[in-house]
Amino acid sequence: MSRQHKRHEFEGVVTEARGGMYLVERATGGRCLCTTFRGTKTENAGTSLVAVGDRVAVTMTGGSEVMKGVITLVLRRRTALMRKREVRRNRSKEKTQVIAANIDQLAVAVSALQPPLNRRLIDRYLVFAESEQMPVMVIINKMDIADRESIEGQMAIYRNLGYSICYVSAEDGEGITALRKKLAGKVSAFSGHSGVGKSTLINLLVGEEKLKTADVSAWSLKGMHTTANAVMLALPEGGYVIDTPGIREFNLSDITKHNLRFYFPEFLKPMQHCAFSSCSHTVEPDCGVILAVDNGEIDRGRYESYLTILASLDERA
Ligand SMILES: Nc1nc2c(ncn2[C@@H]2O[C@H](COP(=O)(O)OP(=O)(O)OP(=O)(O)O)[C@@H](O)[C@H]2O)c(=O)[nH]1
Ligand SMILES: [Mg+2]
Ligand SMILES: [Zn+2]
Repeated sequence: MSRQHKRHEFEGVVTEARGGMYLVERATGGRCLCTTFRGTKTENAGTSLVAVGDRVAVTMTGGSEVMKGVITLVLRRRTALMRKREVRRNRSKEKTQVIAANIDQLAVAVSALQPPLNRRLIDRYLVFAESEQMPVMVIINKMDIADRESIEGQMAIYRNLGYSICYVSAEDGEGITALRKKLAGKVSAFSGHSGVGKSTLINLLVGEEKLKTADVSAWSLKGMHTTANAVMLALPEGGYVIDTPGIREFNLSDITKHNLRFYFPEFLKPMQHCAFSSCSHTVEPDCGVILAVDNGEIDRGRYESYLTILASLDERA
């Protein structure tokens, strides 16, 4: 489409999405509260119509205190953090839900304790990042209440695989300077379980209490889910962070039981020794991956994650 806009039209970025309303910020400054309509066009078929981070074309419709408008077009996404919609809660027809759009990197947020470190979930996010070739980092928060040696021991495997890991505490500020450096100048989406401290960390990073966070120790309350919608905030160092609601489970969108094995980087070499080229590394004889697990070259926990994810894909196939 033509980028020659009339005066009441502009292009901007969606910084907040809430109940069918979208806050759109224009590059030249100013915000506009927008809705979509039947005629809203998209260059991203089959997924969420609008997500935080989307670049959109808006036609302004007026407004006195707050500018109002309608989104006429959602531009093609460069990248997206997306997951399969949970079928039972799926009110719309879309198969994949976009959590955040046009991000430069995914920041997987976990906590060292309360809730306990969850390696299975980290592996799911890493598989997603590998499949999308999306830069990814793992942020381990609440180091102030954790046993450092134990946590670093559990995470050594990821460091050895070359993944970027940040050990931080929003409580005492540990590791925040290093984290800032990794976020500067980029658009990063924070995602993870509820209660790990995503919003607390982002408040600290943006230097203002912009986001609602849970009361102390509220993590143990079931279904806490303090953050209800995604929000994009500017960092003082340049770049943006996107806070997202805590997820119960991260359902991989485009992964199949056939291509999953390519997204565990440490499988690629041992896999060359599998007797069958289509080896699923589960029951086949002369499997290079199983051999590498047995002799310690592949971490057993990672292999177990592979099996768990594979089984979850089977059920949905
Ligand atoms: N001890 C400790 N507690 C923390 C730290 N960071 C956050 N918390 C606490 O963890 C709880 C959850 O924090 P939130 O920031 O609301 O967590 P969230 O990940 O945004 O959760 P959802 O919005 O539900 O997804 C709050 O009680 C915070 O005070 C930390 O570094 N150390
Ligand atoms: Mg939150
Ligand atoms: Zn094999």
